[in-house]
Amino acid sequence: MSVIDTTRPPSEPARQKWDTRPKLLIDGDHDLCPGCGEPIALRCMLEVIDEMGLSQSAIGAVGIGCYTALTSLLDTDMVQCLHGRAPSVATGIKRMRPQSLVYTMQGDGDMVNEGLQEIIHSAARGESITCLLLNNGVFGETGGHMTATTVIGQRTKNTLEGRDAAYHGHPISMTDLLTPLGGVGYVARSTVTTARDIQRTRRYFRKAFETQVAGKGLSFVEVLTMCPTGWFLPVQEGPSYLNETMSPVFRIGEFKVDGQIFTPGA
Ligand SMILES: Cc1ncc(C[n+]2csc(CCOP(=O)(O)OP(=O)(O)O)c2C)c(N)n1
Ligand code: SF4
Ligand SMILES: [Mg+2]
Repeated sequence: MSVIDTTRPPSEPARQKWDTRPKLLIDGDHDLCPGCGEPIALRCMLEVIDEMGLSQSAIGAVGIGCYTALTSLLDTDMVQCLHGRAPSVATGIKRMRPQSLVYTMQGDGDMVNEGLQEIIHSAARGESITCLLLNNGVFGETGGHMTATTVIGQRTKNTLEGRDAAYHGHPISMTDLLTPLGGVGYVARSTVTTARDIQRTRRYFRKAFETQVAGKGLSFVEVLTMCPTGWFLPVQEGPSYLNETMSPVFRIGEFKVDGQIFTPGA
């Protein structure tokens, strides 16, 4: 075990937060809540775009949700879309600029409630874009009501008793909807609750972007993210609540790679 010598000054200065800031992040500070998972997922994506040397060609089509507040901090070209419409906007961008790396950024309320047909049709057409779903099972920005992905029993600020299938219906799984579609090349789901999961998220982003660069169809990455505010939970309970509530329903892993279908954990 290495022992730190505390009798003399350190030979190197302490690392500052700026030292680890991804190149494509303009500022290290943001206004999202403590414990929010969305900034972690977006950081993973930025790091991968930079590592792949694609920062000059990347264009984001961004939906509306808490993550929208982060876009002024991201140093890639970006188009702000109407609620739910990002995949259609991304379609137009990619068709006009086929050499660009075009990605969408949407929440569950934006993609699965407001704009479900946009992502489904873009996927079925096999648009060469990469779609990111930040799934926290709640309309975070507008106050914490449940969305189409809230799992049975999951509580939100406006429905503290949790989702009741008999009254509220059942959640929609985007990986289940997208995986069978012929136009889709890559489908994966991850989380950002542990360092291992964060590394997995980065790996999935890379494979999704590689799918786009290779022209192998639409690529889709869903990231389950903590929303302690919308779940009305203490910040530190966010990751365990996600792992106990959402992860058993929304399985983690790769569902489709190079057009071949897999069952994670099987
Ligand atoms: C057409 C339209 N309907 C409703 C809204 C209000 N609105 C803004 S953000 C939002 C919630 C977005 O939730 P989600 O996509 O899950 O993102 P989160 O805030 O959870 O990150 C809603 C309903 C809007 N801006 N435009
Ligand atoms: S309300 Fe939820 S999704 Fe929005 S910033 Fe706060 S923790 Fe994040
Ligand atoms: Mg949400």
